[in-house]
Amino acid sequence: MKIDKNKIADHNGQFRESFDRDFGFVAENLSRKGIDVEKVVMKVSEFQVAVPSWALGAGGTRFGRFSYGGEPASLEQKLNDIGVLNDLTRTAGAVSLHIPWDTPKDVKAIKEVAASHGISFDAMNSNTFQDQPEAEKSYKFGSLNNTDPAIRDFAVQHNIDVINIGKELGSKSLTVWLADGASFPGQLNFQNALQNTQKSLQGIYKHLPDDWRIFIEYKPYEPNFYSTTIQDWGTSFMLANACGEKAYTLVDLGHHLPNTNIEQIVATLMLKGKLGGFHFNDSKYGDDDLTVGSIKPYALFLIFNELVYGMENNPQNPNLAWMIDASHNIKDPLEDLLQSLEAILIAYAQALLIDQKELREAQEQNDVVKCQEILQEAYRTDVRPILMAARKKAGAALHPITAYRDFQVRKSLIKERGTKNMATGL
Ligand code: LRH
Ligand code: MN
Ligand code: MN
Repeated sequence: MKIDKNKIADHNGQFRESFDRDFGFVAENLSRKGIDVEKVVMKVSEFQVAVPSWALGAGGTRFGRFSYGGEPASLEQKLNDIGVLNDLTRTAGAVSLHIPWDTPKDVKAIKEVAASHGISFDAMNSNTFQDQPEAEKSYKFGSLNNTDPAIRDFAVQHNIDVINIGKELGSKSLTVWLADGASFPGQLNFQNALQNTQKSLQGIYKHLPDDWRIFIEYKPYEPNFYSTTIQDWGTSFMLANACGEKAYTLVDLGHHLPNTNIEQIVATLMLKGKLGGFHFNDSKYGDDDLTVGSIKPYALFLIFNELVYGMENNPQNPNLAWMIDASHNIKDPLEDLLQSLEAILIAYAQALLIDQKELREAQEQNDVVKCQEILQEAYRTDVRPILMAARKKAGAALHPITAYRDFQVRKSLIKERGTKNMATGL
């Protein structure tokens, strides 16, 4: 299923007047402040976020999955769904594959399907947090940190296999997230676990092609509830340094204890040139994987402030791999992802409006009130017409969710694929 460009243009037609008026209003206000709105539009239109292959099926918690119908049953269908998102927004032009959940059976065929939707292969994700059917070894007591060298080797080999699949697909990075840890005090020798993890990561790193990067994701707890071996950015940073210059830390917004100052972590990592990837989501309590911007949009904006600052001032930090890592079980996942994409771009556009020079001056004068005013001035600007202008330029929909509903995409998908939930068969 592809959404025709002309269909989108026709749909946009009905909003022409309101769009012109709203965009004119914000453009005029911003130009009065000396901001070149076209530059902001350009930057927003260049921003691309990868969609993980696991966010397209019925998602959510381990407590329940509910059918919404038309769920993708194969990798081809998942790529098709990302194609729909990309047709509507032109910001979702990449997929992040999870192995073995979405191992391509026929690499050549999958590459063709992806190319037909204009989708590239972003970071590959390995999985050493679950045992696969018939697996020779078990990860019950850890993978890269395991006390048994044979299990560590098994987990390292899986990551090498994932790199090899990624090479065939044209991916250039590997993300490693580990569940390794302990649920009870005394279960694990922390020092040995960390050393084993480091050695295993170095073993994977040896097989990383020169033009690849490895991202090390951290998380404070869950599924282990007493300790996690890679619990925080400091541990990830340390391990990345121990691997080498192609190894980086990956920040997932949900992987922090409540109220952690994530923007400060971003700033520190970018200063050190070690921020590699970013997983977007939102949360109220833990790793809730809620729609981006649904709970703490101001925090997201403050994070983007540091990201924008870093992208402009830290040439030592490479381009970041952006990905949405959110899913829920009561929304149509495609609508959910459209909401997340919108929230990311809103925060980015608002951060681009911050007068960095003025902010620096106010900081140097310790004018605390002015500093806050500068940030909030940007945050309180309704930038949605800027996003619309970016999408219009790219041939995407002015109002992606309205278009998605008006085009009855879900209805067509249900007609094509049926109503069953792929995970439960219900
Ligand atoms: C677990 C997790 C993590 C990874 C993904 C594969 O917390 O959501 O964020 O990126 O699984
Ligand atoms: Mn993640
Ligand atoms: Mn997570």
